[in-house]
Amino acid sequence: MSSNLKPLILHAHSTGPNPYKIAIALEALAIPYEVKLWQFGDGENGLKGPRFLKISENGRVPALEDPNTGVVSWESGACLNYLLRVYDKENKLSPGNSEQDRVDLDKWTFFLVSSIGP
Ligand SMILES: N[C@@H](CCC(=O)N[C@@H](CS)C(=O)NCC(=O)O)C(=O)O
Repeated sequence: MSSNLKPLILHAHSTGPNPYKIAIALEALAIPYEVKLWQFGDGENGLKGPRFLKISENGRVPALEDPNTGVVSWESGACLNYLLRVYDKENKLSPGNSEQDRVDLDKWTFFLVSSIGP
């Protein structure tokens, strides 16, 4: 991955499992990133507070900001799909060309986002 990339910002919580899914993809694709930790609740640094709600109106992590493209995403599946579309040029995590390859990616992605973590 190009070293000219500005680090992406992964919004996370210290105990929440979902942001790890995005961190794993970022690591696998060697994309530089920084982690910004938030707290539960609606305080100044809270996921339901006004500062975080400007980043993710869903008030949950993960959220992912990409200063290279200006794109902001949230929901694990949307963050993962974004990373694959924009950064997986060598098809490290993306599917091959067959329909079975695409279904294999979909089934494991849906399993990941629906069955592991809240
Ligand atoms: N379906 C969402 C779930 C996100 C989620 O529930 N994240 C938890 C942390 S792992 C959270 O932010 N909880 C805070 C809250 O619900 O107030 C995803 O996959 O991104």
